[in-house]
Amino acid sequence: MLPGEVTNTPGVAHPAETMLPPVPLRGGIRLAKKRALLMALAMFCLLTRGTTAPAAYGPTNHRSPGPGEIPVTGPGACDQAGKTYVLTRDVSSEMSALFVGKDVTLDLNGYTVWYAAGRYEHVPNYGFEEGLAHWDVSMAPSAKTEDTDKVKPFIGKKILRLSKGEEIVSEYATLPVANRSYYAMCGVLTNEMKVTVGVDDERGRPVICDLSYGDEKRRTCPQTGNTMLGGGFVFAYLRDLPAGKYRIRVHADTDCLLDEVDIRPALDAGIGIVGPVQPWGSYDSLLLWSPVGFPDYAKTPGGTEPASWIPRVTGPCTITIRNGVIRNGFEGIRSWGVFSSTDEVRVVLDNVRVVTSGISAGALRVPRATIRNCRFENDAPFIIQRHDGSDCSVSLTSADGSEVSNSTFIGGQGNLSVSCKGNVTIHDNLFVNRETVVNHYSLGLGSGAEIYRNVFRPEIGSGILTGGQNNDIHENSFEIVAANGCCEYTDHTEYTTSAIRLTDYDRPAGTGCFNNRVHHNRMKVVGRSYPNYPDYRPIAAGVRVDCGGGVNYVYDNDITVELRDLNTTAQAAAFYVSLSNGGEYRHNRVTTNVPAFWIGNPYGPAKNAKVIENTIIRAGHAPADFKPFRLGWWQYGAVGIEFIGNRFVNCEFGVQAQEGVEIRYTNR
Ligand SMILES: [Ca+2]
Repeated sequence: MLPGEVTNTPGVAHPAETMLPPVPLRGGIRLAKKRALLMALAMFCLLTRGTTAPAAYGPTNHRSPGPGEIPVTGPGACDQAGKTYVLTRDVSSEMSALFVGKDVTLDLNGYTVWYAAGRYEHVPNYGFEEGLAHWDVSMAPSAKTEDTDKVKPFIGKKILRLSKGEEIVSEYATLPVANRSYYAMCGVLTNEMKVTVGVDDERGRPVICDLSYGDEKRRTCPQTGNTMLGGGFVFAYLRDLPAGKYRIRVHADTDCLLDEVDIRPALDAGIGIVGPVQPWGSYDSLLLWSPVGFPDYAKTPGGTEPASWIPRVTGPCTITIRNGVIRNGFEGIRSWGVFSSTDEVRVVLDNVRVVTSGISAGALRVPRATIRNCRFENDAPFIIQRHDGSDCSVSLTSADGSEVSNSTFIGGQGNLSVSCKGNVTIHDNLFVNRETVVNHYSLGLGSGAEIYRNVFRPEIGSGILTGGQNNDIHENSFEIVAANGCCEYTDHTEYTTSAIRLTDYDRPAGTGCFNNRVHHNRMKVVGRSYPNYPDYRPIAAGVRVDCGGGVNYVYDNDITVELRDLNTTAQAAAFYVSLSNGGEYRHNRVTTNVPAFWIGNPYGPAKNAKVIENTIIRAGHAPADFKPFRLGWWQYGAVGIEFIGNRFVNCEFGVQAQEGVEIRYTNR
């Protein structure tokens, strides 16, 4: 790969980018010409406002370091506070590559930082895509591979079924780097299934790893465990091993469906910002939500003090990274392009492309950031456990004061997670999520953010998810298509894909998701069926609301809904409202072939929603019995619903009301 080269991820179209005029804003352009180009770009953005986002990462020409700048020729520490470091060649490390000190500027200068770039190997046929080839199944007489599109999706086309008590053993793979973190990992498809993951050395002896964290000692290999709800990974944590050949064995403690059984380098970073070392890398620690960062770079094993050559960043500071590429050399597990273990840093990421792959691969995980003109390509086919919403491509974990703009996010699981209480802006970005893990929306959001002029065009999955308050979401564009079943929701169940979801899972009034404003957005919502899983019921929605007592305000949005497969288990709605008490839906314009509002639905009952002065336009291909509103489902009712002053085009007021549950509404 050439420095700064941009390639589209296979299978992902980037029409918003191809529509952009080529604007080489960097390198040798005279000011007037630059101004003209900026004017043209501004006009372009104005004309296409709400339909496309400028995505402005661009390659950088190499330059020579200037006076006072420090050249970087290899991996290591950029430790002089306040200095500017400039790469003069590509930098590569088989583990983490560069560690930056306080207030450092790191100019990648058009070069690439490679991390996890050792001569690592996969366990042969780790994903069972070649059936049982390369696996010793002599202790697993019932072992067989099954099809993900018929049984349960996970990774690829094949998964492995084992019966309780059976055990499989891989062929040997070489772990080329000694004394570092590896995870012997096993994908487990539901939380009811339990496995024991072990590793043998090249003489066939079991590897025993015990890790001491201060006074506490834990056995980390072998490791027995379940996943949490939704499936994920159980792993044995390997450290302090010599290089050599190792193999993985998995014992089924229950009947199991398994996939992606491998030994991988873990916990690397392309660019590290080190406060304390966080050594808690074991599976038990993950389930306890203990943080992990740079355990291979502690002064003493299991300690929290960094090695003496690592710059320790303390106190508030700003670290700037610009003009180049960061990418991993091998698909590992739980690794990041840029990672910080201190909460006090702000990262400025300017014109950087980050390319990452692997399980729980992340491009950026830092407390807060200013991100502009960046591009994130993340190939994470699954994550370790789906309840961690911050396990996604770009995660800002304490994000107040952050701004994310003019950047492109490709891949999953989830593009951007922003944990915030206020003072956050996210604008003019393109989000192309590939969500196969539940609730890993394109953008996961806390409170107090302004989100505008972004384009959400998921390849798979949903747009924005928030359980917070006081967000202002406006002038964004969404193109949403109902997703096929995921590992957690496959057979005999509903699963909803939505442009925006406001939810607090029915918490008491004033404690969850309320006072958000969703307005002047454009949404195109397509519902469709997927017949491959028995009675799977895909639902597509524009705005999905399942908040307890919180009142949110949804107004002046323009939504088109098309349910392509009428008379199947597929459903769609512009507004999909449940578990809520109140909420105001005003002055929206909906063109649809199915009821625009479904209030009280398979997710739960609803009450006291106000539906005011909306315009409902019956699409030409709507069925003859079309009604603009639908209330209730066979289990759940809808009461206190107020329809006020709504307008109807090609139809008239009408409610598709569920029989057998309480339905109460007024219309005036
Ligand atoms: Ca597979």
